[in-house]
Order: sequence, then C-alpha cells, then structure tokens
Amino acid sequence: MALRPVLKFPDPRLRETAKPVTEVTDEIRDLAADMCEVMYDEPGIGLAAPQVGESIRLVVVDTEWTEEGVERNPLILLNPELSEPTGKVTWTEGCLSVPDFEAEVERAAEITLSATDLDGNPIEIRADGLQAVCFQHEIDHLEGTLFIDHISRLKRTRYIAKRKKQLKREEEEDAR
Ligand code: K1U
Ligand code: ZN
Repeated sequence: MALRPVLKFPDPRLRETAKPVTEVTDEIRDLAADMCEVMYDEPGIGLAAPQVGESIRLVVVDTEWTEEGVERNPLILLNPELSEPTGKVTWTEGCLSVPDFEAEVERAAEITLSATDLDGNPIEIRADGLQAVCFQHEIDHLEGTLFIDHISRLKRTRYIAKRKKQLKREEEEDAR
C-alpha cells in the first residue's frame, strides 16, 4: 500500500484544530502505524495526524532513531498536553509540511508531556532538548499552528513568497 502523503503549506487542513481521540479503534491503530511508516520514510522525528489529513489529536515522535545504532522506538501519543514549561531554548526547526525551509524558533527548554498510549495507559515525560522541542512542534500542529507562525513577519513573508513561486513552477511543469 502507498504511504499516506504529507500535506504541504498552504493546505488549509493544516490550520484546523484537531479533535480529541475518544476511543482507540482499529482505524486509530492503523493510522498510528501508517504515521510511523511515513515519519521514518520521509525521514522525520515526529508527525501529527493533521499532516496526513486526519484532524485528530494523535502524534508520533521518535527523536533518537536517526542516531547510529539506535533502534526505532516510536512514542505514539493520544491527546497529548504540555505543562510546567521552564526556561527558553532556540532551536533550528524544519517541518515535513513546510518544504525547503528551516528557521530558529524559541521554545520552552523543558516541558512535561502527558498523553495516553494505544492501550489507554497514561504517559508522562519530563523532556528537554530536541525531544521537548519536537513535542511542542507536534502539539502546535494539533492547534493548526506551524513553526513559521513563531518566526518574524519578515522571514515568514519571504518564505510564503518563495513557496508561491515554487508552487507556480510546479503547476507550470505539470501543465507541460
Ligand atoms: O512535524 C514535522 O513536520 C516533523 C518535523 C519535526 C521537528 C523537526 C525539528 C524540530 C522540531 C520538530 C521533522 O521531523 S523535520 C525533519 C527532521 O528534523 C530530521 C530529519 C532527519 C533526521 C533528523 C531530523
Ligand atoms: Zn511540522
């Protein structure tokens, strides 16, 4: 089966507020498995369900698998929430839905993530570094927020102009 495509900016579905997961069905399990496949294939270190067109509060994160010798061990997080933010950190972020762009974003340096897993068990992680940044980035997706919303207006405007040109070029190539 083909992998689910990742929606790209400026797709309006990336701007929706995702709905809570109220029951873990086979459909949710299949979606979580598909999302892990997409994350590893892209490759990425996280993915939120709205990025594959499903407006529900489900994210997958694996910030370690790209390191040499580390096994794949995805966190599958239902209805994730953040609390107890402390400190500030600036990180260079990218996004699978925002092609060909990276920028520095200021985030909380440490956060507590609470969620449930596919078996309904509670998960609580006090995170820092890349994992803390990734949790914040993915939970933003559930609110329809993209990392480009956290950068200066000038940088965002420049990116949007570049992206419009890119899309126009792609359209022209497709028409040929
Ligand atoms: O949500 C997404 O679009 C995934 C995104 C997550 C993220 C990246 C950087 C900082 C915060 C959150 C990505 O995974 S972009 C790709 C990426 O960061 C990466 C890919 C391969 C190896 C290492 C990193
Ligand atoms: Zn993203």
